[in-house]
Amino acid sequence: MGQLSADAPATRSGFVALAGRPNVGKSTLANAIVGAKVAIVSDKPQTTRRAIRGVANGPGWQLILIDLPGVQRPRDALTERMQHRVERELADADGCLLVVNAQQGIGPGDRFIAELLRRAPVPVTIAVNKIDRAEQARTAATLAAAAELDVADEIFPVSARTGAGMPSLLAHLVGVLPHGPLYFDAAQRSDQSPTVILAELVREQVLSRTREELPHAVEVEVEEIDYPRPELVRIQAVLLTETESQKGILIGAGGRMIKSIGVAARRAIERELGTRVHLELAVSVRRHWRADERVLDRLGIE
Ligand SMILES: Nc1nc2c(ncn2[C@@H]2O[C@H](COP(=O)(O)OP(=O)(O)OP(=O)(O)O)[C@@H](O)[C@H]2O)c(=O)[nH]1
Ligand SMILES: [Mg+2]
Repeated sequence: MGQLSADAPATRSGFVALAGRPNVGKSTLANAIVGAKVAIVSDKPQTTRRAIRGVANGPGWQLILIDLPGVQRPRDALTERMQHRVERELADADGCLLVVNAQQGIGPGDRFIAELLRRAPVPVTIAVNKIDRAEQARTAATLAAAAELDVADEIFPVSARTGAGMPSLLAHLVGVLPHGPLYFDAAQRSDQSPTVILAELVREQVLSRTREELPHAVEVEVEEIDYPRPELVRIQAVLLTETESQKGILIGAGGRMIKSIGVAARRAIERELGTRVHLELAVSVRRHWRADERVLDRLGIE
């Protein structure tokens, strides 16, 4: 990736992979740099399940951020695929951004990832994120502990939420890019298919309304998109769960839960598409879908 091609203009371009524990704010940071919602975000760990390329453009550069699942111990076929994907993407990128949490400091999980990165043949930068949440002394301690990891060329205190520190981080990341061609059209923001983008917007609403095991047990599949009228998109999606009781929770008393997910997801999709949306949701039990390689293939989790 990122080689100089003979006929390309003198452009800095390349791929920076985001590594970090679940929930440290990788997707929030990717969205902030791209300036668009390319990845869904939630307060539950293990929100991101796919490698998502988000594209940021500037004068003379194109930075492609690869948002990745949080690094964790695999428990089933789903999380195994997620971790393999992380390792493949880290090995192929031009650079890596390790994201840690300013308030929580550096723990065993961060040290484990730092060891992985030490073996990857790419320059590493660290973002100490969520500084808006941490006392100044706490942030200073995390910055010092991040330096002790001894893997990164540079360390930046940032808040992906407020934007604090982000311009310096971005300038640095652009600086580590090799010269190369533009990999994406200027108008393109992500490499995800329309069906996955829409399914993820629905899943984001599920994540914000569920807890414990349920957020991990739900996947969303968009089955049909059509245009009954030019200004109206009709989307049919299925929420997959693993058990009848999870299905019951998602539907909720008198159908209230699924209704609330549907209304919020429809609004989010309308915002993204800029058109009216008719969203039809169904809930279906698919036992052990997280262990089913064929289902994971079909969902594009690879
Ligand atoms: N206060 C604060 N919250 C943040 C910041 N960045 C992210 N968050 C919150 O942290 C939570 C996790 O954010 P995500 O971006 O989904 O985290 P992630 O690292 O992509 O998580 P996984 O996909 O599960 O690995 C969400 O509730 C975000 O709103 C920040 O700079 N400040
Ligand atoms: Mg994420």
